[in-house]
Amino acid sequence: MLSSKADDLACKVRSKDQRGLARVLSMVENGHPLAPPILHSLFNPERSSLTIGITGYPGTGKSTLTNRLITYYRRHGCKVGVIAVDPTSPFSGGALLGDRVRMQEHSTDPGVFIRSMGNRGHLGGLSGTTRDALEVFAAASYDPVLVETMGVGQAEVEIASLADITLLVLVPGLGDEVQTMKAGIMEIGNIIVLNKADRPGIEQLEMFVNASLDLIPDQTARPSVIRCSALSGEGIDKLTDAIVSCVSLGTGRKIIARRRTKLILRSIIREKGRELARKHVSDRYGSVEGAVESILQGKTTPYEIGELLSGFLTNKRENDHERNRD
Ligand SMILES: Nc1nc2c(ncn2[C@@H]2O[C@H](COP(=O)(O)OP(=O)(O)OP(=O)(O)O)[C@@H](O)[C@H]2O)c(=O)[nH]1
Ligand SMILES: [Mg+2]
Repeated sequence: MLSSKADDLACKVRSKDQRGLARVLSMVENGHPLAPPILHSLFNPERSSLTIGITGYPGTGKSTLTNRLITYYRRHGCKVGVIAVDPTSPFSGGALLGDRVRMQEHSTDPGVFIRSMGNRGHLGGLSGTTRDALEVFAAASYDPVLVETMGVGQAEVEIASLADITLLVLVPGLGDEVQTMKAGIMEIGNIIVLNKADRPGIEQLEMFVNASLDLIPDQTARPSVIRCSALSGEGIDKLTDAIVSCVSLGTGRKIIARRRTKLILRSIIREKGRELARKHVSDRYGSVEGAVESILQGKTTPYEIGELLSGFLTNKRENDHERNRD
């Protein structure tokens, strides 16, 4: 599967060449044809580097918090990768301006690699890109990788599901109901961070969050709630303790490696399945829209198209067998 160019780039990533790493990340992000063979070469089934997702509404202090976590992990001698995901931004490549300012103290540290992603442009979308970027970071020995996602929409939930541990960041004064009542939002986080604890309204927010968590049916999955101020640094030690115990409790390193492999395969099956099915429908009806027209004209139904797709996959399998026999 490997061309010499792909091999060369994979080697650069493995040998922690920062320019090579940046180049491969761009290729992954842009859906470059060499990206799959490079990822194939870099994939390590035993990889167990930690991914920490940091999600929450804009302005809740995610980057400031990320900055604190970078400092903590650097003090422990870890190389830290950071992916800042902004689904609303078409820009990618460097760090977002605000993040660059917030994480400035680390920007010249060779043990920290910060990367922004805002490109929805290719198949698999942002979560596919983030999934693959994480593999690249891991192959270059970054552990942990912190993934900051802005907002709490579908893209963020998907990206959060890539993380081994997710921090959901809430702040006082943003409207407690707005932040917590969105369906399923409380279940995203393994740890709920009540940031800006230096601000008024923090007690009220904590009471509200705890009351909402009381309603979760499975209390064994109840996330821990940590108050802190990313700005002053107060409570950050409690947060890092909670992260450490989260890893050792629920997600030992072996479990992480297995979970990661399963997650990647599942997401690739979904992505490729969708791609194949869409292509087949388009080949037959011109486009998915064309298929809708045919259905509306009474020529077919969605179920018949479903059967057609099953038939296509079965026939394809049989054809492949035939070909292998020849
Ligand atoms: N008072 C107070 N301000 C904070 C705290 N943490 C962050 N801030 C401030 O909140 C503002 C937003 O912080 P960011 O870290 O950029 O927040 P963010 O969630 O990354 O923002 P987006 O990436 O734009 O979604 C900045 O002005 C920070 O200085 C805190 O604990 N207390
Ligand atoms: Mg930010």
